[in-house]
Amino acid sequence: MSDTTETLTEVPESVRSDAFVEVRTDDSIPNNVDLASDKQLQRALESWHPGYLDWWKDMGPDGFQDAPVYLRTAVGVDPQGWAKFGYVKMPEYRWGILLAPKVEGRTIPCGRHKGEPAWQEVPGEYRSLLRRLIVVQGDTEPASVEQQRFLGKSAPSLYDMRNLFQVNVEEGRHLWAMVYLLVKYFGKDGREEAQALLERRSGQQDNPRILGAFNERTPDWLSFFMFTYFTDRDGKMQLAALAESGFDPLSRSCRFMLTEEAHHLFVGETGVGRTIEATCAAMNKAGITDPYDVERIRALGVVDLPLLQRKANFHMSVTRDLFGSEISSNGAEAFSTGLKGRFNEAQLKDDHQLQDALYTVTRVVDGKLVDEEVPALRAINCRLLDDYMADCQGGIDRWNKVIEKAGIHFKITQPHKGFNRKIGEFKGHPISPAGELLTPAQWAERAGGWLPNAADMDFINSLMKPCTEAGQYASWIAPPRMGINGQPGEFEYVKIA
Ligand code: BYC
Repeated sequence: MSDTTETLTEVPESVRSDAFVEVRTDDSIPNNVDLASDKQLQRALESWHPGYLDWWKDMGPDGFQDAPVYLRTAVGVDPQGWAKFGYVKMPEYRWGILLAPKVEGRTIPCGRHKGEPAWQEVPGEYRSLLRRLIVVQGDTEPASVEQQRFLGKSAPSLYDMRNLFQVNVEEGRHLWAMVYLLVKYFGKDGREEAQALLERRSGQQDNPRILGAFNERTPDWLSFFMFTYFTDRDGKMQLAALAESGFDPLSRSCRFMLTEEAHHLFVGETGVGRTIEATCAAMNKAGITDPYDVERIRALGVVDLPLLQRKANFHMSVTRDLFGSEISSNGAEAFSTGLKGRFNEAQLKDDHQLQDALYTVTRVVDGKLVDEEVPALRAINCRLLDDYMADCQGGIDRWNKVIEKAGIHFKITQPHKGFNRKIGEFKGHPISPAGELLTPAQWAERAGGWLPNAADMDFINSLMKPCTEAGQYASWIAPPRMGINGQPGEFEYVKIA
């Protein structure tokens, strides 16, 4: 488990650049896009800003708007020293527009325009598809802030509370990144979309967020850590695919967003890891070796490992739905037009056009799961999902090492790709974590053992008591190995009035 929060490793090598671009931090909107020289754009963004702040105050972290929080703020985009740390009240956070440096001579990496100069303006024939991709990406950012808005009140420590707020303000900045693209490049309809991003609400019946997982509740800290490990990882994969876009401003925006995303994944991985650590330590101390001795384990004030598995199953399955249908003409179009690449496009050794290529997709045919070769172009979403599942495994292996080191016989695993799916090939087919096709009756009988059940949720809720003394941690989570930005254990990350 990496102990550094500032890593660039999530940025695909093909789109990294070391060039330095000055950030104007004293402008009303910090930026490195020379906003001052485009008065019309500046005015449009300045008129969006108050609505954004109203949204933040209404839907951002509840109860902590006046608390000084030890946050990092992006002040540059060069790999060394792009952020500074200090106490900030969240509504005063300097959200800005930051694009990764331009890669001179960059060409469109994939699809039918491969090799042509990357677009600096919107390609007219693909305008609506491009706008849709940017809107969908943008919509997830405020959605996650809305989902997490009540978590501050049950934080297991000030350290964790600060990490939650850091993630929240950066999702806010990611919204700014997409709004900049909409307002600058899409005229009136872009401004309307930017406004609509402030109006949809996670989980609201009549005006919900666009994608399913962003309308689910994030009711507790285990959900938050699972979300930041599994769902933010969809963010990583999608941003990496959009970083390969032939539309250069989108590529540059996503490249810098990936830099920030690394910390969100770190929060998720270490959050689950520290939960496991606390459980294993408590079990060992009490002499409990059987991970299924749930009642005794819960009595210790820690989370049993089978429950963690059920939580992980839920978050993995709803996040897999975010990749869209495995076989998708939208996915094919996004790739062929060159608007969205694959993960690590430049490193892939093929023609980057996929006209005759095939890809294996698991499908349900005549009541059986079968692997079928389909045109690779139509399976772009499936491929990104497969890459995502492979990427998830790293942290899971590290969690399992913690369990193994404690001498406990239990392994967190990824359920079958078709488990609990609502979108794509497996929709409407109940499938067990082991990959057996079930009848609806079998599913109804067994699902409570695979997904968090009512008793699980009650137990988790009983643990969600705030722990707000500097340097103290709730019983169910171990302290981190290191403080943020090298701060000591007793550091007061959030000053609560
Ligand atoms: N829920 O051909 P299909 C992140 C819709 S996360 C509801 O199957 P397509 C973050 C789809 O929109 C990354 N609807 O799939 C993480 C389409 O509707 P329309 C977010 C869904 O279009 C944590 C229809 O079904 N970024 O950044 O190839 C915290 C048929 O679509 C769902 C992106 O996703 C669903 N799960 O692919 C904060 C990248 N899935 O258009 C942030 C941009 C599909 O017919 N988006 N539908 O009305 C895309 O690339 C694509 O829109 C998708 C869907 C991959 C999402």
